[in-house]
Amino acid sequence: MSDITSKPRTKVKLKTERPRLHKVILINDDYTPREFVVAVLKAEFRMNEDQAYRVMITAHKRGVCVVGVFAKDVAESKATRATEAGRSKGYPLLFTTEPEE
Ligand code: TYC
Repeated sequence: MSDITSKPRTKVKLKTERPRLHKVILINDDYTPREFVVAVLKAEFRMNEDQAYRVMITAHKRGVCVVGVFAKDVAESKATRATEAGRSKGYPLLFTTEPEE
């Protein structure tokens, strides 16, 4: 059955799913100064002092903290820029991303 009368084998996708959102996660380390982490959170994630301090101290105590949830490309560019800000000062500050369930 490979003549032109055979049915097309391509399935039509009926539903359009929303693109999954991605979390930006702050990882604790022993070297980056607390104030620097707060400054990066304020600059890159538009947080105020209070919000930034809470996220920093949560990562400091628990090892990680979710900073925010964004479209994939936005999450990745924010994580990269924030990680770069630390690297430019010689700090091991790290932001990662992962898809939301
Ligand atoms: N643990 C760092 C310190 O004691 C501060 C810090 C907090 C670093 C959160 C990274 O994601 C971080 N100086």
